[in-house]
Amino acid sequence: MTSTLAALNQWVDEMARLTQPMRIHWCDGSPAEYAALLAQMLTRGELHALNAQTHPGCTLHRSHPGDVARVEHLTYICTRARDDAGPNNPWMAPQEAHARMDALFAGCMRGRTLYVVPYCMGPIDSPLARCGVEITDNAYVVANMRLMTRMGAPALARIERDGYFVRGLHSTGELDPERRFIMHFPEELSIQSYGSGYGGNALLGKKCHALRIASWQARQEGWLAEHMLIVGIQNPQGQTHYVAAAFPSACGKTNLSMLVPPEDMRRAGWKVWTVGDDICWMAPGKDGRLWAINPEAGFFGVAPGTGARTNPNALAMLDHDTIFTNVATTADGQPWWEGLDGRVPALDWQGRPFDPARGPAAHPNSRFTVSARQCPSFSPRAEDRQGVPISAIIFGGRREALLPLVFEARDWAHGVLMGAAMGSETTAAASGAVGVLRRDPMAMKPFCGYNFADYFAHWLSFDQPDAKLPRVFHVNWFRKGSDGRFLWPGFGDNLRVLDWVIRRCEQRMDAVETPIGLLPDARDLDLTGLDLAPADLSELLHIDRAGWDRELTQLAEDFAAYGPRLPARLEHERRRVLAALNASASPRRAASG
Ligand code: OXD
Ligand code: MN
Repeated sequence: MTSTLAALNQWVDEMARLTQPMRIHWCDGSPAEYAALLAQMLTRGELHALNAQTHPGCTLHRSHPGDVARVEHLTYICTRARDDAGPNNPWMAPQEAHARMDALFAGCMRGRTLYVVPYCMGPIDSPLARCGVEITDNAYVVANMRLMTRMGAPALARIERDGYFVRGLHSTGELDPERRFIMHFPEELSIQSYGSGYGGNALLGKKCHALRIASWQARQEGWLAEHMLIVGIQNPQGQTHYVAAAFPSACGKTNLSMLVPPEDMRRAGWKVWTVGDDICWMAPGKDGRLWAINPEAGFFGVAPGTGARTNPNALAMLDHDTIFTNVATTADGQPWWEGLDGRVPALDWQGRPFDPARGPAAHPNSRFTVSARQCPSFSPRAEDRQGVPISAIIFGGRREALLPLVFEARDWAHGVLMGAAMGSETTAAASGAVGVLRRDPMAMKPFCGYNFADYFAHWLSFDQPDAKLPRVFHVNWFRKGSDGRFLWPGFGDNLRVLDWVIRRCEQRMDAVETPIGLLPDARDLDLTGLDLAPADLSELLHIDRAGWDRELTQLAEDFAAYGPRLPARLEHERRRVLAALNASASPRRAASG
């Protein structure tokens, strides 16, 4: 046995001594094992069968009603120095955190099975991929990890080669919110999660490993772990550009990554290829470009709002072999959620007869878990060991006002400022109030495993003389008019904006230079077949100078939280934009390139 596998065995033994399980099961990731797990959960009532004619292989899990989202206030970064976690993270000293967690884990698996889940984040032979092992007492977590990661024997073989693995310990505990913690120990490359079975808290490969721990490792090793989808956009000339886009949770990343072109663009030859919908790991290649992989193997997407107009590709992949969580069901046992179609569900997400007076039938953060291979637009390049080259990075948020439909950064430092300044109205993916504007730099507020000031410096450090960095853009699909109506149709029509982005990347398109960045001339957006009022279009591209002044002044207050650790270059960039805003008269047209 190699020393890595010996270390793994020793750790499993220690955790078993602590948690006292009834039995230990090492997961091999085989189809037979997965089928047995589902069968066992169906027997125990932890999963419910769905209509086998319309949805073969699909099951439904109903969570404890108090355990339906991430819990950011209970999610800690436990570094020796408090400042290394930064003002952006709840912090606890590692010693204290270990003491608390040891007390919670002591004997917590009595009468339960301890599953050992070796997994690989990323294509199994990719130099960008990283492995971990999750210990859990929750069969639903194991089944989800099987869909979301490369799990089992191949991961174990890679762990043996790599010489290390991220250690994740999870227990469902009693699902008591008073006894719930998600602890990260980046200096130890370990995670401990207790008291929740919800995806973002319990599938440790996802947010905990692939974002919080990976972002820490990425900083040390010179790469980026980001909350971004990856999508390939193929133009009518047959060239495919890969775009990485960061949006906060439940802002349509899954929809954008699976976009179906509007009819006229589809006929003209546009195609969209899905590489990933949530997480992107990027590293500079020998050619100076950033190359990206999707560390995940499946999608854990928000169900409500997924419909024939918003995401037909998702609908096509969800009609078989999918685990649904907290959706409603129709009288004939089909999964149902708001935005799917006009049917009336029979049972709500808690399994009660549906009563609209009690709120939506499906929980607003109800989810589907499905293998990425089931997606009709899944990219053949998603399994590429060196990843895909990124042409553009897009930041976006849910902003009713101010932020235009699209604008481009003038250079990398400006792009980093754009990302650092991102804000969005909150959604149901995390517990807490919905619809409140909060600053969410690079959509990483809940996921950056270290001090944001150091994170911004890390981003800025990619600006090297030999680097061929992607262009950086900001989009806003959520702009509303004074009458409360969305001004932009969104969904498939977002390709019209991506078309402009790609033409900018190919240096085939001019832009209008403004103090906040480069905007499209309205005539340069392909709006063929779109019924968009000229007044709405000009509102979507309008720059409200007073509003931007307020935004950048507010940003200074938010930056102040980082003290002297904030990179001077970022503050310099903020002042440059503010000064340009104050000095500017009217916009002028810039040369392409
Ligand atoms: C997610 C999230 O589940 O961001 O992807 O909450
Ligand atoms: Mn996410």
